[in-house]
Amino acid sequence: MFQAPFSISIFKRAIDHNLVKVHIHNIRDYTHDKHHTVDDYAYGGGAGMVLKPEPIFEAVASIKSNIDLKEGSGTLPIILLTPQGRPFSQKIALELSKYSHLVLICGHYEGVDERVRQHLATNEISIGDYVLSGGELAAMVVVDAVVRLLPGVLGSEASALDDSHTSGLLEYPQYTRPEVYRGWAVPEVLLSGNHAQIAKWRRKQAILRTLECRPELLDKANLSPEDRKLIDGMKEGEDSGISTGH
Ligand code: 4G3
Repeated sequence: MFQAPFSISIFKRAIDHNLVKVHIHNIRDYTHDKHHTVDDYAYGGGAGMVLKPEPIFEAVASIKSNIDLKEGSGTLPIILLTPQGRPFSQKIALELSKYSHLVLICGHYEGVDERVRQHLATNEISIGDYVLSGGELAAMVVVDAVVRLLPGVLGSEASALDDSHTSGLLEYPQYTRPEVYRGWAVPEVLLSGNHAQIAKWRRKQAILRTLECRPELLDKANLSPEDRKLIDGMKEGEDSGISTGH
């Protein structure tokens, strides 16, 4: 399941260039019984199985013993992916990108024994308000968002700091050739070569889109007094052109 995403595109390049290492561990390898049992019935009854604590504690202990945390690199985050976790965000991705090592635990089935959450995990993250059949896809989402922030992973021209959500605004609309496609023309200003005008247009579009699709983001965004004025003008309505067209 982890193989395909990590063997293509930016991941492959990052791994090949030794910018990051990703190790996959199977908790079944940390069991001691003949059937490699990782789950069991829930105390108190109910449908579904619960992941047993022992294989997870033993897997993490083994992984930890193979990590050589450099002095001053602080703690080792042990992150449990669950729907009950702190909502994942670009801010958390940036925080996680500062650590030399991360351990991610993927739960499965109906859940994970509570002692894993209480006594092993240092953080609980949720990638969104929905339930997945396992934590693996959630872990891959977190790893993708973190790895692309590591120095050297993105090409020099594509700065991760330019991204949507780093500024707190949604991204402005982008266009490439052809100049007219099926009668839909690229906005004139982008062809003008006037970089100040282009920057102004993009800023306005980013604000418009955010106001239309994610207004709650504007409260936390880094906005200049000019931006604020622009928004107040848009909110008044009238000739604001408040629709981004979708
Ligand atoms: C633990 C994460 C793990 C408890 C995991 C289910 C969604 C997310 C799982 C549990 C997951 C998420 C596995 N589903 N939103 N499923 O990040 O109830």
